[in-house]
Amino acid sequence: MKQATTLIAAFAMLASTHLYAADAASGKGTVNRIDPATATVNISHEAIPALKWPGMTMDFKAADKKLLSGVKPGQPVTFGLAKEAAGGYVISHIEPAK
Ligand SMILES: [Cu+2]
Repeated sequence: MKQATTLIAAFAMLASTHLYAADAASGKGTVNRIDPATATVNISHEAIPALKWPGMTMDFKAADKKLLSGVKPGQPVTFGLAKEAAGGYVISHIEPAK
């Protein structure tokens, strides 16, 4: 049980930062559209230097559609991107920008 408690504490610490351990990059932008059926969110994002991406408007797939329930169109957000085995990037977390 001690091990489980330690693990939960470690996850709690990770969750308090915006860049999760498994994230390749984090970004900032504004949500344009959300499609829960396909777990897709369209975001106009600022440049993401870690990926050498300029600012642009694009669709992102979320790792889980539940991740998109906390944000809405028109909202400024911060998000994390995790690299998929196939080489693309998926939203690993997304939350309203503070
Ligand atoms: Cu982009």
